Amino acid sequence: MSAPNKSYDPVEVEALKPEVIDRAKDEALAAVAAAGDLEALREVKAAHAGDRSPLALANREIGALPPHAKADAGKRVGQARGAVSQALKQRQEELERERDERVLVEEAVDVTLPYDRLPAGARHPLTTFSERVEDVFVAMGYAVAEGPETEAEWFNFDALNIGPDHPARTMQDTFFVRGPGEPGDGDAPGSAEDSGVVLRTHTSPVQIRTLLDREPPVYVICPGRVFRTDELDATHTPVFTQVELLAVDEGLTMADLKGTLDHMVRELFGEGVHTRLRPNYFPFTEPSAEMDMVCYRCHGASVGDPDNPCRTCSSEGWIELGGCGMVNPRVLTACGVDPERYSGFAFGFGIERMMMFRHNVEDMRDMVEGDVRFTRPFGMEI
Ligand code: FA5
Repeated sequence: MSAPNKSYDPVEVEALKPEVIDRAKDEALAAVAAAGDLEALREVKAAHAGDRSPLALANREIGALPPHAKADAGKRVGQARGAVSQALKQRQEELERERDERVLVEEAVDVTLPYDRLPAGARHPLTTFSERVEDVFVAMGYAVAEGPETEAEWFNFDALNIGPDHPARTMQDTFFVRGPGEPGDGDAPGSAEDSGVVLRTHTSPVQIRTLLDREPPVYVICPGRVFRTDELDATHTPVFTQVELLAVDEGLTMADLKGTLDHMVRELFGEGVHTRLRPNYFPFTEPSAEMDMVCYRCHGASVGDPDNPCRTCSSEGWIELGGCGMVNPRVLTACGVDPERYSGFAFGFGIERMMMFRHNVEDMRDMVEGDVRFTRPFGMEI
């Protein structure tokens, strides 16, 4: 700032010359009018009304003027700054109005749009159904047991009294697994059949693992995936789900097995449903049986009544569930359990087959191909 000077004339001071003030004002007003948005206006404000703007600098010069010159210069600079400040205020209001209108359009929410376009995922009905079976037994005090899907032949066959010549051991039914450097791998001699490792063909090896792990009394339910070299068709899949049950205790009889089966089908299919046993053969149970349940839809009423056919049981009145029996004493012995003291029962069935008749699914392929059009009607159970 210049020092007070009696001979000081504002017209002579460059920054206070009327044409300089007018030019600074005109430039400021033009810049304000040209500011296209609030950000640009902020910059214009700093440049033309800020501390280092020409008009602010001119204003500082006034203090150094002699008293008689101050009023005139002050009025001129004050009017110019007032005009700029007024223009800034107006433009600010205009730009804010424009912004608010734009935001209202751009950020408008159409409350009529559906809010749930992305449906929540859900677990596969095979999973939820096999858990429902588990729940029936967990409620009775059974524990859930699991075993590996890649299994030693000994657990899958030998310990279950399935001898080396049993048809189930042939390549026809069983996926044999070979590891690197093992027989059948690349140039190594022999075939995968010699590897001693298979993809388990049923959940029954979990019986063996459980009996080797725990002392009787044993009450376990074992759900799991199993593998067979079956072609994929309407009633078979090479990968399917089984649920196995094993009970070993003192004094267990076929009556306990039958009572347990009846309880299970009642819980899963409703009151009035019961089971029957038909003689069968499994190497690991003796005696063995095929278990059927009375049709939960027609309760047998469709049998011999052509006017009331039943699609669920094909009017046969009974539905085949799976295999069962009393644990063969040879299996107990193989696991170090005294067959003189303990007896046991076991059963196993396929979840896919059970789902087929429970939900009238005509083709098993629909269950395993992963098309959500199949799973959606089962709901969003998670
Ligand atoms: C067994 O696997 C015995 N381990 C069951 C058992 C356990 C008997 C304990 C006695 C004591 P099976 O081979 O019958 O049995 O098979 C049982 C069920 O698996 C069949 O009833 C059927 O529902 C289902 N199943 C068999 N093969 C297939 C397949 N390829 N696709 C879908 N389900 C199948």
